[in-house]
Amino acid sequence: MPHERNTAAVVAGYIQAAGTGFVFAYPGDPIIELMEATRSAGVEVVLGGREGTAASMAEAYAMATGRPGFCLSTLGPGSTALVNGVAAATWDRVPLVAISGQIETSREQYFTHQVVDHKLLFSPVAKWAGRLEGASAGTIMRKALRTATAERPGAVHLTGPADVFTAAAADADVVMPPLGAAASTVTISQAAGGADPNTQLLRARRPVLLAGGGATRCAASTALVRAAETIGMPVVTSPMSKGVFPEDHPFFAGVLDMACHQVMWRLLEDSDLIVAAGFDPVELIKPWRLTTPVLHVDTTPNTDQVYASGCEVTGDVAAALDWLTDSWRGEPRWAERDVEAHRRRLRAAYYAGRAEGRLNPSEVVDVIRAAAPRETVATCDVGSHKLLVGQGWQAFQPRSVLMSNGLSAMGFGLPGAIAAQLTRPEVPVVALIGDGGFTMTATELRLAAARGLPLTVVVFADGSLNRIELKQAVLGYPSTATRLEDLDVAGLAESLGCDGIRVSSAAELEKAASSLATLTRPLVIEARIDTAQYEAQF
Ligand SMILES: Cc1ncc(C[n+]2csc(CCOP(=O)(O)OP(=O)(O)O)c2C)c(N)n1
Ligand SMILES: [Mg+2]
Repeated sequence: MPHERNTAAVVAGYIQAAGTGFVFAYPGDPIIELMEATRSAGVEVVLGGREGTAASMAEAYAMATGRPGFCLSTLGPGSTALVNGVAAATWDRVPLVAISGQIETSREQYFTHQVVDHKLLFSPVAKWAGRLEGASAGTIMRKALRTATAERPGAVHLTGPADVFTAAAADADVVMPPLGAAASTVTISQAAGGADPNTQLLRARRPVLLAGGGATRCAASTALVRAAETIGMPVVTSPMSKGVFPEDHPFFAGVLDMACHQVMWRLLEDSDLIVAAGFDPVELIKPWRLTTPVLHVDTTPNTDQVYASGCEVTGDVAAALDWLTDSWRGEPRWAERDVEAHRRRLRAAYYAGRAEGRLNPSEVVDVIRAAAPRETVATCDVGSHKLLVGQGWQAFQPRSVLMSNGLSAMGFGLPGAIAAQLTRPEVPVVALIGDGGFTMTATELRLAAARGLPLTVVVFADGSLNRIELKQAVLGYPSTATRLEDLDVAGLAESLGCDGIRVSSAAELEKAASSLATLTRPLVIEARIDTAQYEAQF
């Protein structure tokens, strides 16, 4: 039994106090004490199939809940296997605390077997790579939580030598720091001679609101709707912030840098002011070539300088938008019918290139969306399918579409869906993933089945790492290492304790998806798609 106030208990106390219900782990000797302390604190320790998927689960947990995610690994091979997950959280701006065990302190400086220098390993991919000490365990946990959650959020990695976890903690009282996104005060910074934000907005005739992750983290949905309706501005969202503005709203204007990117960039190009509200350039796939003026509204100053902005409104994104809306003295700028005309262009581009009589990827998105209740949480993976899902899956709530679009790491969709379903048992969860990403993570279906999770996994089966194969084709190269061996996805799912079904038409898919909201165990749909649409569009 761990000592009540040893370091492991203090760490677990902070995990529990941060409101984190699940910790995702792959074990090894040095974290046994920490896992036991975490369990004793009432936090469930979930075993992932490997460290990478455990980290994806922790990331998805944080995306779905807004609370920090935690993942645990052992030393050496466990920690090196965690690197991608830590990097994903940092680039995706998701608060994550990853803790790896380490050899006991007395051998840390010289021993070689399995001993990797975690500070060096994690420093380039984490906001902070620290080390637990018994004498300051509480302070280090506060620093880890505050660093991970402070704007812009990201990952912190902590090393815990085996003897530190059992050592008495001097700093044992749990005192939680605030874990929110930003202060509600709003600060204006203006370049000399520039116009103030209200004047800039008033001068604009065709302003467009571009919302991103900062808007989601500041829970700015209501403020976005008010600004859109009062000022008369179409709202574009980034892929990772899908749902922060309801996609059935008359002012919804699409998702940037997914499918139909030309239509989307044209909208921004034709506007005369872009109000970038919590938009994070980490999500840009295309360079920012616009000369349209930008009003930067975010939790942090415009330190990226991917776009130029002579004026910055920093602070809570919702408070900043409310301030702009409350100060508005003009007439609404856009009419709903003009935004509708843009959406018609978007839809035409989205459905382009379909193959008659085949199962097209946009049909998969449409059929599954129609079968899934409004409040469904969707995850997706990385590849050609993401581009269509990102644009075509209608989202109505913030944090209802979870994806990696900062690091854009394959292998997130399935473990992400498992974590989302564990966290939100009351809503249907759907994973929309490629066959490449499925192959990377398929054995996690066993966890989903063992838990009886009612999630739906839709595999866009094209026998290809399509996103890369397409680029080879453009260069006139043969498909090298981008074709996947034929895989019986449905059969594999069955063998892992799930229901599996293969479909190759929209009608078959509709039938397979009809039970989506009433599942009692995971359903894996192998959607044998035709890639003509990808070839036509990407
Ligand atoms: C971990 C990782 N490895 C490689 C890549 C590069 N990559 C991006 S998309 C892609 C192909 C994905 O294939 P699949 O999952 O089948 O999706 P599809 O493109 O076929 O829809 C690859 C290899 C990546 N983003 N992440
Ligand atoms: Mg594929």
